[in-house]
Amino acid sequence: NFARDTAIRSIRATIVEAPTRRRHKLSNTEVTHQGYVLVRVLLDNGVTGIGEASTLGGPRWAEESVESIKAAVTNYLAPALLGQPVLAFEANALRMGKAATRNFAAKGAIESALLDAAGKTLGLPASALLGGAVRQRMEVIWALASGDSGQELEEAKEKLRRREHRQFKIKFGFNRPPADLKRLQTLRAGLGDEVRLIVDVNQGWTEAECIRFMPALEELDVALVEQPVSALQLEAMARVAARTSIPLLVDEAAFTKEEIARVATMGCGSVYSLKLVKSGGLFEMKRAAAVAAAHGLELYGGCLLESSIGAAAHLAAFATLPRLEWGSEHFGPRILVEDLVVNPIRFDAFEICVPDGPGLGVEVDEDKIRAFARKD
Ligand code: MUC
Ligand code: MG
Repeated sequence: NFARDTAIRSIRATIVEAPTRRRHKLSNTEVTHQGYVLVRVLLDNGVTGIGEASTLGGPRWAEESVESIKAAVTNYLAPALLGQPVLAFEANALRMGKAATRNFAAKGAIESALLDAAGKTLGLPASALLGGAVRQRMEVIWALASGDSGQELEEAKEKLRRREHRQFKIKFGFNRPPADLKRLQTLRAGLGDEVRLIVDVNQGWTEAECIRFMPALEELDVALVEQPVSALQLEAMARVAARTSIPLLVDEAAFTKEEIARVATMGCGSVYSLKLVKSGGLFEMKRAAAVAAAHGLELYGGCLLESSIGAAAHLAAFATLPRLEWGSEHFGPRILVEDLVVNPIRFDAFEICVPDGPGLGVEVDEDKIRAFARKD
């Protein structure tokens, strides 16, 4: 009996803090270590699966922290799933929904681990369980976020030289706007007109600042502006979108399908950033993509600086989407001093490759996990 043999026997959560190659700054936080919760699922057939919840600088980017994610997994979500068949993905998601509202990163990590274990049991990549891949690789964006334009220019040139990235997302909002604009001018002048530049303000500007400074971003041929104003100020975001010739990328303003429908209907932006931390599961992230696309939004494969574990989960779902106009920004595996797997995701010719092994297609590096696990 397949369902019984593959019942979920245990779910464990471990907090990991992995150092980054350089300081990564956002409007409201900065990190030198990435905080993850690794979720390990054990099935009755002895197969294990791994999933990852990512955070950025504690409960700052979203409301979940590594501590809250671990508590939600251990105390509420795992008990709801023990003994359930691993392949009952939708039923298991409903059970998690009953056990806890939101807590999306926690739920996303568990579902990723279930897909990994199911895929490893069946000898199939997770993308096969998500409907089947329509692409094996996609263009991958790199983020410039040290705040030092000289360093950022060198970093971008190195990425271009190595043919790893030719599209760059510049993090804004930790300086006053004129200082960030100077950074951007330096980068545009140094990188030339051919390179695609995206700006992520992470909610850092007021509507008035957008009115003042978006024309300068237009001058510098910025391709996308991500979440310029507060996630709560949907009307302001819609007015900004209407004034500018640059498409706005909706990030923090929409987590759920209902929120996506609302921001799209209000005209808050014309591209949507897909993330597990917002959807709470890979199947739900696919539905988020469908809702966004049905409202005319283009799709962008977002990240929260995941290691190869979390990136592999996102890529499994991104691989199955009929359209993914902006590719992906899963540079996380390369921002870590040391990745958490023995077979890191491959980057090649400006693209990131979807792992094709069973499950998520990555093997955890137990020594690294031990070294980076929080000791408490
Ligand atoms: C975000 O807001 O997009 C993703 C890349 C990055 O630099 O920050 C994150 C989160
Ligand atoms: Mg963003």
